[in-house]
Amino acid sequence: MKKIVTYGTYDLIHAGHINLLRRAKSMGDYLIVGISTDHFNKIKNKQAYHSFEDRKLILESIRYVDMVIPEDSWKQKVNDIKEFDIDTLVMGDDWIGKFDYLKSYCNVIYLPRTKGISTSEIKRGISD
Ligand code: C2G
Repeated sequence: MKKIVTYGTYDLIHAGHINLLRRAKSMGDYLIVGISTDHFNKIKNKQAYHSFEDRKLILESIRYVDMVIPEDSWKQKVNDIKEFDIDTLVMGDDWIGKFDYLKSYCNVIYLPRTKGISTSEIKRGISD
């Protein structure tokens, strides 16, 4: 079984997230998503609208996602890759190069982001 992992905050789920998850899943048989905890979002300086529990519940209901784990630290990816026997880490290309250090543990692929949509743009659009 070819296992894929990806990580993110996944707040206010939108088509850009779904496009990423769909493409990531198409690269293997099983997709694990590390979803940022509220604590880790503080470290990333991100304020999610939905709680970790709600973001986890929403992600678990997406057809491409097979398992959701908490992402609580920048350092956990190596352990996750080993623990879950990950074949490929997939991230949007806004992260290009940032996870190349993991190439000695698994394949690392950066996919083009979906243009014109982001959680922050959604928040701005609603508040205008
Ligand atoms: N994404 C995308 N297209 C968009 C918006 C997001 O492809 N229009 C991708 C991002 O590149 C990322 C994933 O969707 O791979 C989740 O995006 P975020 O929830 O913004 O996650 P981020 O804050 O980038 O956290 O350790 C990695 C971090 O946790 C990633």
